Amino acid sequence: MLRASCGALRLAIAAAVAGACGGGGGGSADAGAPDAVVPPPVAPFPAGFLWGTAIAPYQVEGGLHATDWYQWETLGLCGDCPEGEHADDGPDFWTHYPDDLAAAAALSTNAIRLGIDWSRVFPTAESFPDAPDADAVATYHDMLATARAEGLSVMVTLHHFATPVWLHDLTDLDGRPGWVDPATAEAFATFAGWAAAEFGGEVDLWITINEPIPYVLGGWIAGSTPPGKSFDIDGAFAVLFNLIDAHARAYDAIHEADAVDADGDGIAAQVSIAHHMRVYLPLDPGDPDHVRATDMIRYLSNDFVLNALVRGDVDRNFDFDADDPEDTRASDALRGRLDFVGLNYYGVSLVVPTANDNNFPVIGLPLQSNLDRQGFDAPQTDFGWAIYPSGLREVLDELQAYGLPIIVTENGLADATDAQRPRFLLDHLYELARAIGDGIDVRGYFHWSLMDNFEWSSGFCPRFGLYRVDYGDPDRRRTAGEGAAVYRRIIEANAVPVDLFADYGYPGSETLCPTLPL
Ligand code: IFM
Repeated sequence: MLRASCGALRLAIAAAVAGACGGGGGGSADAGAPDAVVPPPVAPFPAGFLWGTAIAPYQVEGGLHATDWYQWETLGLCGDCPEGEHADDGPDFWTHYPDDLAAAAALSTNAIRLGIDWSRVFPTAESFPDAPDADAVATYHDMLATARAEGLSVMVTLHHFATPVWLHDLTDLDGRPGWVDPATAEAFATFAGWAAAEFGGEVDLWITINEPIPYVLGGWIAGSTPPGKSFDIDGAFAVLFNLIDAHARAYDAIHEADAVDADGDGIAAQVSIAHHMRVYLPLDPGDPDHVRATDMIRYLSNDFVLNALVRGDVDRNFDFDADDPEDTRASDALRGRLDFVGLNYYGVSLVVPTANDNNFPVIGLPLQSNLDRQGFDAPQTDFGWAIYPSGLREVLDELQAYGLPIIVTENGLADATDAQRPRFLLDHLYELARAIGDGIDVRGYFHWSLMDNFEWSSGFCPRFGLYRVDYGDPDRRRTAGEGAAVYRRIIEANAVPVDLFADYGYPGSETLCPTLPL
C-alpha cells in the first residue's frame, strides 16, 4: 500500500494556491508574437465531423435552487467564493436559449453539448421519478427542438457537478449524503433511464457524468466544491466507486430506453462520460520520487475510471494492476460501458511528491498554477493555466490503449479579452487534425464554452466563452469575440487554415483570476 502525508499534501495544495494568487499571466518573453513560419498544411477533418460548443446547466441556466451547489453558494459554505457572485446572475440561458442556439449555429457548428438538470425536472424527493416538473420538461423539449431546428445535433449531459439537494443536502449530510451513498448511483440510473425515454427521440449522444475525477478531488480532497471535505480519503473513494457504478447502470438504462435514432445515422444512442485528462510531468524528472508520484497521479486521474468502464478492472489497492484478491477484474457489471471516450482536455500539471505516511494512495500532488515559476515556459491563460496544445496529442495517444472512438467534449481557456483564444484554437485543432491524419479516431470537438458562464467557486472572472457576456446589462448582451470568428473559419474550411498562424500569437493575459487547486 502506498502512503502519503495529509499534512504534506495540505502544504502542497497551499503552495499551489499561493502560487496561483501571486503572479501575473503572460508566459515566455516572445509568446505574444505570431509564428514567423506557418506550419505545413494538415489534412482536413473527416466528413461528418462534429463541430460543437459546450455548456452546463448550473453554469448558464440560473434558477437551479434545488441543488447542493445553490446551498454551497448561498449558505456561506464556500469560503473562497468571490463575494456577491452567484450563478443566478449568470447568462440566463434558460431564458435566452433560442438566441444562444442561433448564435451557436452562426458559428457554423453542427452540434451542441448541453445538460438536462436532474433537480430542474425532479425538484423534490417526492417528485422522483413519477412526477417530473411539467414546465421544465416542456422547456427542455423546446430547447432540444430549437437546437435541432438550428441544425445542431445535441449531446446531453445528465450530471455536471450539481446534485439535487434532496439527495445531497449540505445541511444534513447524514440524512442525505449524496454520492457517498450507493443509493445515489441507483437513483441516477433511474433518472438516466427516464431522460432517455423522455428525450431519446431528440438525442443520440449522452454523457452521463461530467469529470468524475475532478468532481471527487474538488469535493472530498481539496474542499473547493460541495461538500467541501478536505482529505476525506474514504469519502473520496466511496464517491469514485459509486460514480463508476452509476455510469455503468445509467449506460444500461439509457440503451434500454432510447431506441430512437434521432439523427438517422443508424445508431439510437451512444453513451460515455466526459473524462478529464491532463498531461502530468514530474517537477524534477531526474528524481525517482517525482517520477513515481507523477505516474501515480496520471494513473489515478487518466486511467482508473477508463480501466473500470472499458475493461471492468478496478484496482482497489492502487498497485497499477487489477490482479489482487481485493481488486475487481473484468467485471461484467462494469466493462464495455463506454461507446466512445468523451475527452475534456485543458492542459498540463507538474507534480511534486509528498511523504507517504497515511493510506492515501497518491504520493504526489499536481501543481497546476503558475507553472512558469517552476521553470515551465508556456503562455498562461487568465486562470493561470499553461497553454499546452501538444498535450492534446499526448492524451489522445494514451487513449489508444482503449480502442474506442473519441469525441473532445471540452477544450478551452479563460481569456477575457479573446486575445489568446484564436491561437489556442488553431494550435489545438492543428494537433487534432494531425492526430486524425495519423489514424486516431476522433469524431468531434466541442469548445468550452459557447458563452461566458459561472466558473464554479471561481465565479465570473474566468471567461471561457466564444461569446462574451455583459453581466452589467440586464439582458446579458452577448458579443462574439475574435475566437468565434477563427473557430467559424476553421469549421467552414473543415480544416485548419494554416495561413492564420501568421496572424495570431499569445499576448500575455491582462486579467488574473484567482484559481483553485487541481
Ligand atoms: O467550467 C468547467 C466545466 O464545468 C468542467 N470542465 C472544466 C471547465 C473549465 O474549468
